[in-house]
Amino acid sequence: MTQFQSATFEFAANALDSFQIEIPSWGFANTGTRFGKFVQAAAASTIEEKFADAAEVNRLTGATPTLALHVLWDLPNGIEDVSEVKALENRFGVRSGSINPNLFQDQEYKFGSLCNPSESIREQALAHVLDSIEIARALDSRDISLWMADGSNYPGSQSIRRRIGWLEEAMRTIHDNLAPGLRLLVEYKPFEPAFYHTDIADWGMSSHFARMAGPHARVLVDTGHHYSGQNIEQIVAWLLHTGMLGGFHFNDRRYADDDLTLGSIDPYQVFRIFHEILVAESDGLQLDVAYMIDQSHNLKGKVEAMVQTVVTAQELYLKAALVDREQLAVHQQSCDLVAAEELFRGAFWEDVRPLTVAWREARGLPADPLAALRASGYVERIALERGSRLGTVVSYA
Ligand code: LRH
Ligand code: MN
Repeated sequence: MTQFQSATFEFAANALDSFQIEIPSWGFANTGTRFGKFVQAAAASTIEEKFADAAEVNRLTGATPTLALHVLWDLPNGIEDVSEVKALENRFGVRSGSINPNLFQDQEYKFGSLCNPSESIREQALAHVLDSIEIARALDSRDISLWMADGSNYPGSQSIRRRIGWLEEAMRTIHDNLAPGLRLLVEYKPFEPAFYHTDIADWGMSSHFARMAGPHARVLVDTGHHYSGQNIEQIVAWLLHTGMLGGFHFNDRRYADDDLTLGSIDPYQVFRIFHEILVAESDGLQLDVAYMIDQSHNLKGKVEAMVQTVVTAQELYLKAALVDREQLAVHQQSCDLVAAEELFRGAFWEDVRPLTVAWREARGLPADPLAALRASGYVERIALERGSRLGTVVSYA
C-alpha cells in the first residue's frame, strides 16, 4: 500500500469508525400502505425478533448498536415491559435507542393529540409522553423522538392558533419532565395523514416549539418530510447555524413520504446533507446529531433492505468525509464555481467501496455484508421459524 493509500485508509477508517446509525424496530415488521400489506414470513412481530434482526444487521455492518423503539408497538405494557427489553439488550448486544411515543393511532386522537380541542384528550396524550419519558429513563435512552399526526383536513374546521397555544403548553411540560441527559427531538412533517394543515409542518415551526420548550429540545429532520422542491441541506445548514439540529430520520422518496431505502432515488441528497454536517464540525461547531433510519420495507426483504441501507449510508458518509473542505473553501471564496463543483461532486463520484471493504476486513467484519447475509441463511431460518403464524392478508377497506 503506498503512503497515499495508507493515509487515505487511515482517514477513511477514522470516518467509518465514528459513523453509527440507529435502525427502527418497525423497519423489521410487516408494514404496508393504505392499499394493502404484503406480509413476509421472515418479518418480525415480537420485540425479541426485532432485537434479533437488529443484532444481525449490527453483526454484518458494525454500525448499528442501537434500536429505535415505538412505545405502543414495542412496549405495549409500557414501563412493565422494560425488564424484558433490558434482558433482550443483554442477550443480543444491541441497546435501546430513541423512544418514540405513539400519538397517532388511538381513536381519541381523531382531531389531534397534544393539539386536540378537548382538554381531557390533550391530557391523555401528555400522559403517554410522560410515560414514554419514564421508559426512556429506565432504558437509559438519550432521545424522546416526538412526531405527531396532528392537523386538520378542511379549512375553517380548526383554530390553527389555538392549537399552537395548546402545543406550546404541552411542550413546556414535556421538557420540564425530561430526565437528566434526555433530549426531546421534535419531528416536523408538511402533510399526511392531515391534508389541510399539520400542526408541526416545517423546520421553522419545529424550531419554535423546541426553542420555547427549553434547552434540551432540538429539531428532527426526516428527509421524507419535505415538499419535493425544498432544499433540505439548506434547512440543515440553518439548523446547524442556529444550534437546533438534533437528528435525522433518513429514507428516500420520489414523491412524498415514500419511506423508501436511503439513496435509492437521490443518493446525492444524503451526500449533500452529510457535507453540511462535516463542514460544521470542521468549523468547530459542537454537534450532537443522531443519525437514524426511518423506513418501511413494503416490498424488499426487511433485513436485507436494512443492511443495504446501512452500507449505503456508510459509503455516502465516507464520500462526504473525503471532500477536501479546505480547498473547497478557497474555491468558494474566489467564486471559482466550476472548480468548487468539480471538487465537491468529484468526491461524490469517488468509488469508496474498496476503502469500505478494507475497513470491514480490518475490523473483522464481512467484506460484503449483503453477500454475507445471503450466505448466512439467516433470512431463510427466521422465515421458517416465524412463517407458520402468518395470517391472511388484510385489505384497506
Ligand atoms: C411519520 C414518521 C415518524 C414515525 C413514523 C413511523 O411519518 O416519520 O417518525 O413515528 O414515521
Ligand atoms: Mn420519521
